[in-house]
Amino acid sequence: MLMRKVPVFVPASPWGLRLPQKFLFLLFLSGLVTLCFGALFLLPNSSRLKRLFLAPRTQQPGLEVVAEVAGHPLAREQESPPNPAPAVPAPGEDDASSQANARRRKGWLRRTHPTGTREMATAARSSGSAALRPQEPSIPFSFDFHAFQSRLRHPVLGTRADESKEPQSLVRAQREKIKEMMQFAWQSYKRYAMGKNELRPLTKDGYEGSMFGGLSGATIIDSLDTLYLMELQDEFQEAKAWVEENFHLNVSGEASLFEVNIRYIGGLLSAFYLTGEEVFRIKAIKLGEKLLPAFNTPTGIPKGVVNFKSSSNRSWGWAMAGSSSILAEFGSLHLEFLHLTELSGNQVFAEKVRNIRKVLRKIDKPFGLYPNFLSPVSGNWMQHHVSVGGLGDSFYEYLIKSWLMSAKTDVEAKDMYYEALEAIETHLLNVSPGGLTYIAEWRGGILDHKMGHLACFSGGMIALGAEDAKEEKRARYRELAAQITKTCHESYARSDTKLGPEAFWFNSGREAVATQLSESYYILRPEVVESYMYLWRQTHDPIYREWGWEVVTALEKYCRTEAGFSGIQDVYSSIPNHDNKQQTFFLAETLKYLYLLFSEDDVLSLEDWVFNTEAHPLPVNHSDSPGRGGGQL
Ligand code: DMJ
Repeated sequence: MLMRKVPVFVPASPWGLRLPQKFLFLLFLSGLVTLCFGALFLLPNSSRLKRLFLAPRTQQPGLEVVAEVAGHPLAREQESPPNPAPAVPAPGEDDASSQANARRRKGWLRRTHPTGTREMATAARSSGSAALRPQEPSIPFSFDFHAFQSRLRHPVLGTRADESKEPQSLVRAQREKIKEMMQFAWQSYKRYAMGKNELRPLTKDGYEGSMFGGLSGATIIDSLDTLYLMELQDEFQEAKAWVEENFHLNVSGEASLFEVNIRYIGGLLSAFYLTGEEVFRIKAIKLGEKLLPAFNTPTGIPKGVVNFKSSSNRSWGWAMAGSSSILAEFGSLHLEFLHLTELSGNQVFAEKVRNIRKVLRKIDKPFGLYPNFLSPVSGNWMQHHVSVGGLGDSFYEYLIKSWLMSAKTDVEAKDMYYEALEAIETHLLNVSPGGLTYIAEWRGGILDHKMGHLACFSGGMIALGAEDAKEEKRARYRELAAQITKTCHESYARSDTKLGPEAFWFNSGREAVATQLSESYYILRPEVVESYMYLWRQTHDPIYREWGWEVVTALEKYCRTEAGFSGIQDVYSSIPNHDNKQQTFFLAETLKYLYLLFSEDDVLSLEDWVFNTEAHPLPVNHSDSPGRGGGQL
């Protein structure tokens, strides 16, 4: 017989519960409390309950905090920090997809690919990057600079292959000469105009101009990456110190969206990507936010001018009586704005340029061409003037560079670029009786047989895009790039100074020359040497270095003054009449492209970098993580 064990006596609780029951009850109760407390974290940030129950953090993970960690106190500036990235998933992005993105991102961060030792040395010098990693994974401003560096295919400043083989080579001496020119331009600016936007070398003073809304130091910010590239370390440190201490964003004037973007934002972004110094990233994002009111229009196509004080906007008075936005202006934001999203986590920048793309994609194009004036109110073209020079130029440039910067994933940009180029070839391209190839300007079907100096960047652009064209077009585009560049060289060669005019014509038997004094000036522009640089990288034909050296010689002879470089008023006069302006793009672009022309191909390799339209290098998105801002659409 099975004897049942008689239970020992367990005293009952005051509520009549026995010990095991009591234990189970307590377990249930504690589970419930944990669940309720945990749920508080899932409430939206604004929830009152959340604010009541969770103690506020003493520091929000805004940029100021991040900056202070890096030893860059920003307290002197009375400005609000950039908006952080949304803590909740962006519209259209559910939790599952953001988790998947986070997983992909981690995978991306794990992969390493060491670069050259000089980059490491630079990274070590850089005080900011490592210290600035977010302390918790949910902080939206996570940008891992070392991981970014490790994904570059080449050391930023190259491996200096030629120097080890030929330490005293001619090309090295030429490069050193260009470096000396940069040093001279910088020192002159520093001596007479430090902190002003531009140097006036004849009057030996500074000039602010009216394009930058009260921002100053345009020459400094435009020069940062060139100084870095040329390893002018003391000068770079001077420039950086000025940005840290004196570059104030609490200004209240009217600014050109385009100019502030390409020079200031572009310059700051490049300086950050080259050095990892947080001050550049922070200022770029904050300045980017100041530009956003320009986009407050019915179509989202920005107007050209933004008022920093009132946050209002307007179109340029000269743009169809103030009714139009300019193709080259609103079409040259894409590269910088994607990087602003990449570095801030704030999708607003990418959304703005995605919208511009959408409008342009949808609108009818006369003969496949993009006119230069568009109404930001109706989204219609306001005039049928088409040009690859001024007013149109960098729109085309940013299409092919968007494709390249996205690591060749932005197929829409690629398609738009080749379709536009096809239309340009059909309707604007011409060969003069003397055999010079040029891109004319188009006015509703009538051609102006002229090319602006600005249009001379197109040789480089077409060379850059040739490799990804349809197989049957590649050779054609390579040849076209070479022919256009040759024509632009002719415009230099046919002048007395060997510098090119602002515009040149193909009319009445005269070819590649300006026809009036008002178009005969040269303001230290870069476009021709820019094309030499791309053509050199593509072909290694020594002619491009020869032509580049001609420019160096002419600049020294006609544009160098006692106190800096100056533009000249007439390239056809060998007695120079200086215009008293050392343009910021002379340091940002002209000298940089010349230096690169005499450098090895792996210095700022085109595999890793695209140059914005002010020659500021922005990195190609080598990431395999599609949800990220940089270079992705
Ligand atoms: C630069 O500011 C930029 O290259 C812009 O795209 C056009 N013009 C100047 C230089 O000429």
